[in-house]
Amino acid sequence: MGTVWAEPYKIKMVEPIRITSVEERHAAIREAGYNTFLLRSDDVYIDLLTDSGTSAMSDRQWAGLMLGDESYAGSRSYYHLEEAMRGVYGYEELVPTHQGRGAEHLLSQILIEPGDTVPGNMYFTTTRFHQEYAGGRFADVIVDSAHDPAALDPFKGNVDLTKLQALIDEVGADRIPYLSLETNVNMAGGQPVSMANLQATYELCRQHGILVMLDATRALENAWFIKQREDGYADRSVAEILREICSYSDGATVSSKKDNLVNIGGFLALRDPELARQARALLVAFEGLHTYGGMSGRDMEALARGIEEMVETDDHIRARVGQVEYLGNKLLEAGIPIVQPIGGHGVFLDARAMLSHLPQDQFPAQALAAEIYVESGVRGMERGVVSAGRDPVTGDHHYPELELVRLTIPRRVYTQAHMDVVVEAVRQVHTNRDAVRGLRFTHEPESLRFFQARFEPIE
Ligand code: P70
Repeated sequence: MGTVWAEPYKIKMVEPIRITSVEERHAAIREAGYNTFLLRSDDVYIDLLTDSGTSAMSDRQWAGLMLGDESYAGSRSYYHLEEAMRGVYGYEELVPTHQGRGAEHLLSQILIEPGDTVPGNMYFTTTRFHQEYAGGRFADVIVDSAHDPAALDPFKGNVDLTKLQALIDEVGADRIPYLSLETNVNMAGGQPVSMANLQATYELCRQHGILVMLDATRALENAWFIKQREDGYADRSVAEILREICSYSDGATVSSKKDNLVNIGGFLALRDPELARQARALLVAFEGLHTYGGMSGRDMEALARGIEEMVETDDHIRARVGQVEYLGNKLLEAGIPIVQPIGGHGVFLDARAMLSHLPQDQFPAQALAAEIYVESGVRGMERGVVSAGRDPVTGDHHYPELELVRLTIPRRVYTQAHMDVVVEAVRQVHTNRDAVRGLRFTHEPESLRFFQARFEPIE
């Protein structure tokens, strides 16, 4: 392979998008309570809210929709999905769900007892919600560098084994049902875990009888970074690396709306048939029969094909991460503060550095996301104090060190020229950053507040 990469596909169908005027966008963001989750997509030009469920499927996946088997029980598409999951991830037991949080719900319910502690390499919103909903408490054991946007550590997703050991000593291994280990940590800025750390973490947990459950939602992106950055992996395929990642775990939850290249779907994968039996007992009550979970037959067929396709060659993931790095490098050249190294699924703007005149309780990242939208029609997502929510015991805001706006790139959807437009927009806001005002709540939902919260600017 040369050093110049390109997309390993050509475009067969397009979806028109509309550029709105700045006046329209002012009105739209006011109506949306300064929350980009509440904008209508018709009012958005380039949508970088999320890489979740927003990927473009291939012609083979679309063809699979026609071939999906909609039988209630024993669908052929389920068996195809099972075969694909086993082949690519290497787990034996498949529990299909409607999306990632469905799998998190089942896993939390079968493993967590009230009063338990669940360590993890940084929280994820829905994951922590389900851990707390099951009566557990989340404990962060990620390396310190993960909380520093400027730290250039190549594996900022790693578990800090000293923190993990200290937690085991403090609460006792019998109160830790499992470690929740996220690959390519979303809230840290799409930062990978090294293979050496995965292995060491698994060994430490095994010594104490603690299970390791991956959040393998973006494990493919993690595999690519291991190939790029870790000794001994440069000549291995991402397919092999992904299998090895999963080998250091007892199971995984996956939101298939990311790596797996589908618009909806997910699964829980396990090695232990007894745990799988318990999960399926809940599955039939909360999601659907064990051979479809929350998916239609066509969803499962498209998913099976997406799983196979993502690792067929390394060219797909190379172009995917390459596009994210293209955007990140252009922003760096423009002097914009972003999380480094550049992550796998998006570029994360450091709102704390950019809007240093705003205190964190005026929600700088929320304000920055709204401002970028008004400037350009580009939609990003707050990943800061609003997302972090409140401590369930004290009721105070969690104040995360990372106060970020995520510009998340859907897979196979936008072009390099779109990325150039994004750079232009962020530059413009950066130039006028001192004029950006803080926000206050006008409506604050009790849980997962970032989705539906409303704000107004502080005069
Ligand atoms: C995002 C999406 C979903 C997600 C994830 C990881 C590492 C589980 C899930 C849940 C969607 C999202 C979710 C909550 C807040 C904002 C956005 N992440 N684990 O945009 O999967 O959505 O399928 O239930 O990233 O990052 P699902």
